[in-house]
Formats: sequence, structure tokens, C-alpha cells
Amino acid sequence: MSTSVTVDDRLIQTLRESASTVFLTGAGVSAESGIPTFRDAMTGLWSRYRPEELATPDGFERDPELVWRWYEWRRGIVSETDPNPGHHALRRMQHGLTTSLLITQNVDGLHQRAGSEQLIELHGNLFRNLCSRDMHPVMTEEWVPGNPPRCPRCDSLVRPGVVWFGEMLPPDAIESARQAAMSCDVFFSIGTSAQVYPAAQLAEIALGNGATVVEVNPEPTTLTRYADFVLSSPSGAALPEIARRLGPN
Ligand code: BV8
Repeated sequence: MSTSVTVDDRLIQTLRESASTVFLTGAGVSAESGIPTFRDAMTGLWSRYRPEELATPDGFERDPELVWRWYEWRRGIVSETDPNPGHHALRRMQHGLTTSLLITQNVDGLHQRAGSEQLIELHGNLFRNLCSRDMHPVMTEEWVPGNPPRCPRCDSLVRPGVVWFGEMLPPDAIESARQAAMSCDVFFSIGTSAQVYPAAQLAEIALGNGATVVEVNPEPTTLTRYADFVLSSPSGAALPEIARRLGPN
């Protein structure tokens, strides 16, 4: 699908002059890799559940096997996918900019697979597993098999290493993200419906600090009216065009 994207010269100039650029990504940046966005992840088999029912401590307590199988299903989907041109363009842009930080709400690990390094995973990672009692990592080769498996040390259920609704985000992750949003010159909101807090607060912090806000999303969101630049295109088309205009790196 060729989507011609027009990138304002002023955005390129602003980016070149930016001493600190923050990229916040959501499920939309992985959509072109074939990973359903969070809102439409509930297709078919899972359509009778709401994410907020499964991605919660209560949901896991109520039916650990159902929740475990949902995460195994998602891991299967992600394992079959690859980073898309949007992920690779973000890596290239990070190499070409003075200082940049990539903050993601996604748990699919595709930014790392695309080679991005300055990265904060606000909501954890699908491929990490924890003991549900004391939250230490449990490796697949050490757990006691089951659906869900059990911790080899205390026999508690193993859970996915993601942040569920109603759970605190890792304090260092959200604090670093807030600091970056407070001091950046340019803040990108890419592929996110900007509905989930506290991640959605980062754009508000950036606006408050007077940063130039750029939204990349084929659909309007609650942020669109406040953004200085809005690219109403898929990130897999918009980000490579911005990277191309910024020049080789
Ligand atoms: C917290 C990991 C407090 C798990 C996720 C009641 C009780 C408790 C809390 C709350 C409550 N009411 C509200 C809250 C706060 C709650 C919240 O914000 N709820 C929302 C629903 C209103 N937040 C929390 O619970 C957070 N914790 O508040 O703790 C606390 C305080 C003290 C003590 C204890 C607790 C935790 C939030 C993290 C939840 N975990 N993920 C998992 O993945 O299974 S959130 C999950 O959903 C994702 O990580 C992501 O963050 C979010 C989905 O958002 P998006 O990424 O934006 O995806 P979405 O599908 O919505 O949108 C995709 C966008 O892409 C669209 O706009 C679309 O147009 C666009 N798009 C599509 N294609 C493309 C594209 N864009 C570009 N290119 C394309 N090709």
C-alpha cells in the first residue's frame, strides 16, 4: 500500500534544531506488523471478553488459565511478526537526532528487535514472566509446567511480565518518562489512542512544557486538536518519510 505522506518543512527544521526529542508509541505502530491493536485485539475467540477484564489482577485471579491462554495466544501472534518500516524508521531517527528517547506502551518487543536502544517499556514485555507472589522473573526452562505454570521456588502461579490495569507502572520507568516529557523540545505521539493513563499524561506534560507536539495516527484522537503537527497516515508510511527528510544516519 503506497501512501504518499507530506511532511511539513517546518517540522523537519524543528526536529533538526531539537536538543531533546521524545517518541511515545502505542499499539498502532505495531498494527502494520500484523499485531491487532489493543482495542481490536479482541477478535474472534476472544471477542466476548474486554481487555480490561483479562489484563487485570482480578481477571487473572478469577480465571488464571483463561488469562494465561490469552497471553500465550498473543505471544504466538507476536512471534510470527517482524518489525515494520515504522519501527526501523524510529531507530534511524534516534541515531540522527541529538538526544532522543523512545517510550513505548507496547509489550511486543518489536522496537528492540528493530534495534532501538534508548527505550522505556512503560507496560512491561509479553515475553517476560514473573512469579505472581513476589514478582521475580521466572524462566521458561525453570518453571513447573502448567496452564499457567508455577514458580519453582514457591509454587505460586506464573504471570506475564506486563503491567495490568489497576497496577502501578514501574516507578523508574514512568518517572524517567515524565522527566523526558517535561524537558523535551519535540514530543511525538505515534499510534496511540491516548486513552490509557498515566501514559496518556505524557503528551499533556509535554504540551505544558511548551514542546512541539507531533501526532502520527490515521485517526483523530483526543490529542489531535492540541498537536502542532498532525500526520493522518499510518506510521509505517509517515515515519520513513520523516526519517528520509531528516537525512542519512
Ligand atoms: C494505574 C499491558 C493506578 C497489558 C496495558 C479504574 C481502576 C484502576 C485504574 C483505572 C481505572 N480507571 C482508569 C484507570 C487508569 C487505567 C486506565 O487508564 N484505564 C483506561 C482504560 C481508561 N490505567 C491503569 O490501570 C494503569 N495503572 O493507573 O494504576 C494505581 C495507582 C495506585 C496503586 C495502584 C494502581 C495501568 C495501565 C497499563 C495497562 N496495561 N498493557 C497487556 O498488554 O495485556 S495498556 C494497553 O492498552 C496497551 O499497553 C496500551 O497502553 C493500551 C492501548 O492503548 P494504545 O496503545 O493507544 O492502543 P489502542 O488500540 O487504544 O489505539 C491504537 C491507536 O493506533 C488508535 O488510535 C489507532 O487509530 C492507531 N492506529 C491504528 N493503525 C495505525 C495506527 N497508528 C499509526 N499507524 C497505524 N498503522
